[in-house]
Amino acid sequence: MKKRANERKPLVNHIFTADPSAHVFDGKIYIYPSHDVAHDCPDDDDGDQYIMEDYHVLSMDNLDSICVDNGLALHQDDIPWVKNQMWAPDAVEVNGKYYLVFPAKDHDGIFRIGVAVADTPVGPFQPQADYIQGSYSIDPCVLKDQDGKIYCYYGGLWGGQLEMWQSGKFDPDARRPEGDDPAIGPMVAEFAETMDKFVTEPKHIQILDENGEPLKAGDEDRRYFEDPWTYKYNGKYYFSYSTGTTHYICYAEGDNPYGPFTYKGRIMEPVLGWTTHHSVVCIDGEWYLFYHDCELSGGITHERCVKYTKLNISEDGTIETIHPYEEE
Ligand code: FUB
Repeated sequence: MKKRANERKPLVNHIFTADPSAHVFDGKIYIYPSHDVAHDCPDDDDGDQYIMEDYHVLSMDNLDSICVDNGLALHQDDIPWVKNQMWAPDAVEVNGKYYLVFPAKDHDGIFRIGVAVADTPVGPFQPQADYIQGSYSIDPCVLKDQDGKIYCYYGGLWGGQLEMWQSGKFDPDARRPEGDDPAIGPMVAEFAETMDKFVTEPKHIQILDENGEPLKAGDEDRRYFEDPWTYKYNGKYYFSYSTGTTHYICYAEGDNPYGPFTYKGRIMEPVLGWTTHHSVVCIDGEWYLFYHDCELSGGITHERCVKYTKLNISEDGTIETIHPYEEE
């Protein structure tokens, strides 16, 4: 099928954007990205180069129309519990209100997950006074299921601090699992309808191999690193994510929102830049991947740009792997 004119191209180029969570609300496409800040400081493994301070919501009338920046939606200075690093957000509509769900570091330097609310998909969003109790780490994504339950998936290794919670308490010196150790799974908890608390204890999700065994920490081509996303397809739950160090976007299939999920394959090969981050969304009956790379900055890891491309999913849920720079 012919590519659309703006497919695999930066959707906006006046600001740097990353980590796009795309949704269709009332027939219009809304993209909730991080807003990268340009600077010359060096990169490190803790992601200190990602010093984002605010969120802008992008929108498109359809996949061929221009992408509009709707301006400042939420700034870190307006959130009492936040110190810095407003990383990858998501959004959900519940009872006619729009909730922005985002990670940021608190005043102790610990990543937590917060929520802000607005009457429209583009904000401005009013933050809740405190972070969600019991939340930690990064990259929240939200699945509103057909039965009305609202699930929050989250977690990221290294700079995302997920390893530091293995004992149930924050331990900045916790050992990183490796080799044959079981991989650390992403987390899932259920939000209250009021979106101000979790109503279940956060649980680890298991991702299994083809033999039903949990993936190992050393299986870096397949184990979870960060960037969770969930969607439903033909009645099944799909969990997709980034492998971080090996830069793939992979997916796994399950029968239950709590998992376990069985590894199925790769959605996308590596992009230009270290991080890869995505969302999967159905628009007018067809499936699309929203993602980022560093094309706009010529490869600077913290100056990224969001893009989209078509996804080919077969009846049984298998996804054709995307090679982001190859012509179809
Ligand atoms: O944008 C900051 C971090 O980079 C995100 O939280 C990760 O998923 C990676 O994209």
